[in-house]
Amino acid sequence: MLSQVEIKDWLQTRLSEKRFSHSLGVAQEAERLAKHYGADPQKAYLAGLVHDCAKEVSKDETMVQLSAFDIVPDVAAAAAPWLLHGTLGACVAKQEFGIEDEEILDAIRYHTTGKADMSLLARIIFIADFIEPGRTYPDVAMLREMTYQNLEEAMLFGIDYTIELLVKKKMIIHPDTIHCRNDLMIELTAKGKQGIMHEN
Ligand code: DGI
Ligand code: FE
Ligand code: FE
Repeated sequence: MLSQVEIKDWLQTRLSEKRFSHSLGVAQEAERLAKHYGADPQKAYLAGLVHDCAKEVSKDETMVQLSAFDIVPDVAAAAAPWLLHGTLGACVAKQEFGIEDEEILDAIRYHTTGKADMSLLARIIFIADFIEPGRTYPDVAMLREMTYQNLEEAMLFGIDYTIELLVKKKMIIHPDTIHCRNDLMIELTAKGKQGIMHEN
């Protein structure tokens, strides 16, 4: 496996300055969240660092590289190819960085859409992407606070924000995004956290 310094060098040469510093921010935030929620801080840092490693690969090149890994994108991802940077990122992490840990690879793979049954590590990477120190949208301070109080509630907030945006822009919603949201809602309802299972 490449050392952390070697991985940082790889990322720095292939990502814009902004994306590289976002990656460092997600790594730092994920490490902090892991300490807070009892996940492995080193794994969280590494997954955060690497999560966007394939983000700046062009659409055509993404398709070429994925097919070299024998991956056929599903219809929704094929129609919204930027969703595939996590899928390709997990391949790159394994192939180029020698990361074999399936939990880390899965956290990278699903960091954009989420999915049903996410591990704690995958949840941490998903939300760290929203709240890393470099993010500056209006709700970020509130979402940071929410994240350290209730991880699932914060993820639901993030997903709802994304879905609302996608609907407004008439964009495709990936089924994994929906599965993730349903899962979170069922989990939160079971914990009595919110009255979300209404009859109509
Ligand atoms: O790579 P980042 O910019 O750090 O963040 P990300 O991997 O979460 O990507 C965010 C983008 O992906 C954002 O523009 C919203 C979009 N996205 C997230 N879920 C879906 C989606 N786009 C579509 N079309 N469908 C989804 O389900
Ligand atoms: Fe991303
Ligand atoms: Fe990101």
